Amino acid sequence: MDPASYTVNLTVRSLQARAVNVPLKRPLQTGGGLVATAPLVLIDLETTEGVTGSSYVFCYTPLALRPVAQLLSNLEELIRDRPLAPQAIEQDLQRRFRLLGAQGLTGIALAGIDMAAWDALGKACGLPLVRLLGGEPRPIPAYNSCGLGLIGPDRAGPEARELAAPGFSAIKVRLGYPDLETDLAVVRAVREAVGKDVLLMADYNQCLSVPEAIRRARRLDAEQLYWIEEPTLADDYLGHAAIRSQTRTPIQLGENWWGPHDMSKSLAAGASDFVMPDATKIGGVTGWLRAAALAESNGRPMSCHLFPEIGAHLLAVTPTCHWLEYADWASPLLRNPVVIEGGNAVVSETPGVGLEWDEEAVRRYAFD
Ligand code: SMN
Ligand code: MG
Repeated sequence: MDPASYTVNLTVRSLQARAVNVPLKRPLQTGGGLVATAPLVLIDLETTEGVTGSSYVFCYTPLALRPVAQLLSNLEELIRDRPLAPQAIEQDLQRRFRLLGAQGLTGIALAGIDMAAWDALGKACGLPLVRLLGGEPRPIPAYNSCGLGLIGPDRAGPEARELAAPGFSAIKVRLGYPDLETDLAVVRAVREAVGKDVLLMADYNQCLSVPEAIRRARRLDAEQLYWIEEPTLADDYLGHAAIRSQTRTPIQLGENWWGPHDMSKSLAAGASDFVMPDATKIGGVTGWLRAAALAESNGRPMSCHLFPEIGAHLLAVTPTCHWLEYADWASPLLRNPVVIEGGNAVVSETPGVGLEWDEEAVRRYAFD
């Protein structure tokens, strides 16, 4: 075969960023604040060759939607007419933002570009992301995270049953009620509702002090939780290590690491048993691959935070693949939302990540 016929050379032509605000079926009250809607920026990276790479980023609050969309639009001039090479673009943009810092909204915008660039590359190669990265699709164990906010013991049982019903073998409950007794009552109500065979993760969303976290984690040790997530401030790695040393339940951490360097420091401090980077905050596909290498060399099971669409591809090439967090928040915008079969996420075989916007829904939820 003529090499030219299978060489993929793409050039960035333009970047489109659109803000949408999608209502949630079950608004999520967490110990770290309320998530009432899914504020997303949809990114389309067009190439001169006609291939468009797509991604979305989750902005946590609608207050950040316009700034992130604006920042992405401003970034277009830094990548326009550039060869579409995600790792090279990442190095370039990191250098460009050395002085400002590539965390926060800037980090979110850069990761959005990275994920869209990898998507374009996959499409141009005719390969789903998992195969582009050298892996192969396989079922990825998923836990249902689409509910069980701080709704109290009376509502928690029935909602837990709803979440487990589609065949999930694991679900996650948010904790951080004003008192430990309510935390315990909720965990027991959920356990009673779903039985002992469904794994139960618990997330404090950073709301406890270190001594209070130790006190609660020790009492929760009797409840067979699968992990306790972010019991104290996310960047307090020593605090997490102290909590971890006082409890038998594994500690989970990672959704607030800004890039693999944060993860590296957290691992060095012995902050957690398990790790769960967020595809956006860790730096897109490029950041994830570096994080996966760290997890492997430190012997840490690695889960994803939100973004199940890209998370399924990424976990399939993660040597210490653990759990996919299933949140269906982007589903109303997608023509082909993530499929869960028998409690496992199915990795899309569509070239790239497999995101296809439902343009009518995008118009309906436009934030302008
Ligand atoms: C979470 C984080 C951000 C938005 C909603 C929920 C939570 C999780 O920490 O891990 O699911
Ligand atoms: Mg969490």
